[in-house]
Amino acid sequence: MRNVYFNHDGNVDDLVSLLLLLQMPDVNLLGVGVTDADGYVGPASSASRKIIDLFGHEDRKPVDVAKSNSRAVHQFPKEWRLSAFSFDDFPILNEHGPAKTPLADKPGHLDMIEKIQNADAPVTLVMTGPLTDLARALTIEPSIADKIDRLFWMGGAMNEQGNVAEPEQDGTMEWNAYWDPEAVKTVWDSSLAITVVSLDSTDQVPLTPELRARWATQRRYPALDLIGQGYSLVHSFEANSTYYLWDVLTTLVSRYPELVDSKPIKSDVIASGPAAGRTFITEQGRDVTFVTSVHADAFYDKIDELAQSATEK
Ligand code: AGV
Ligand code: CA
Repeated sequence: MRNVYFNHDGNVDDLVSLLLLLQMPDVNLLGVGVTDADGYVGPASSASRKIIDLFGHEDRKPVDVAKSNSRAVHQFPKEWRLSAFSFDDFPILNEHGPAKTPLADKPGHLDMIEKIQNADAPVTLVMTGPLTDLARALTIEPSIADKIDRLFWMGGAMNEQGNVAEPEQDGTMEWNAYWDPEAVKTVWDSSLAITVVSLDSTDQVPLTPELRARWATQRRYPALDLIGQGYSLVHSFEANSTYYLWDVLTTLVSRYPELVDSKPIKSDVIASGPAAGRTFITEQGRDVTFVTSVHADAFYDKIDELAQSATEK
C-alpha cells in the first residue's frame, strides 16, 4: 500500500478525482483537505464526505475530511465555485441521509501536518487546487518535507498560455497558481520532489461531447453515473473557458505515471505584479518533473476501469 494525502478545491474534476483515488487498489488514503477555492468549502467538504461514505472501502482505514481556513489572494469566480452546491445535492449522494465520514477537528494545513507526521511510511501528496495549505504546513513544520516522497500538483503553465481572464494580470498564469502565487514560490523553494501537471499537458484532455457520451452509455455503473452527472454541471459558454480533465489527469498520474510522458526541467514562479502566478522554465530554477504529453486513450480507459470497479456501499 502507498500512503496518499489529497488536498483539493471542490470543483467537479476535484470531486471526481477523489472518487477515483478511492478505487485505486493499493492506495492508503490518509486524509483529505478541502481548500475554499474553486468550490465553496462547505458543500465541497460535505460532498467529499458523502463520496467517501458511498464509494470508500470498508476494509481500509477510515478517512476524514479537513476544511481549510486558507484565504485567497485572488478568489475564483463565484459562478465556478457554485457547482459544489449542486454536486453536494445529487440524490445519489443523499439517499442514505447525512454524511457519516467525519470532519477532521483541525484546519486543512494542520491536518496535513498531523497525517504526514503520523504516517508509518513516506507520503505522496496529490494537490488539485492552490498550494496554500502545503506552503503553510511547510512554514510551520518544515520537517514534513522529509516524509513526503513526491508532490503531484495540478497547476501552472510553462508556456505563458494561462487560463486566467481577470483585470490587472497578463494572462500568462494558471488559476491554481494565481489564487496564491506566494504559496507556489514557498513550495518551489522547498526541497520537495515535484511533478507538475500544468496546462501544457491538461490542454490535451478537454471535456468533449464524446467523453460525456462515453460515460452516459455506462451509467449502469454508479460511479460513472455520478461522473456523468457531475460533469453535466460544467459547460464553457464564455470564451477561453473550456473545461478539461485537469485534476483527474493529475490524480491518475500520481499512481499511473505510464499514462503520460514527462521530462525534467528547471522552473521558477513569479510571485507578484501583473504576472503573479506565472511559472516558467529557466536554468536558474528548481528541478521539477514536467508532464509533456498524455496517452489519452489509455487515460480514458483507466478512468472507466477505476469507476467500473467502484461498488456502492
Ligand atoms: O486551472 C485549472 C483548475 C483545476 O484544478 N481549476 C479547475 C480544475 O479543478 C480552475 C479552472 C480553470 N478554468 C475553469 C476552472 C473553469 N472553466 N471552470 C471551473 N474551474
Ligand atoms: Ca481543482
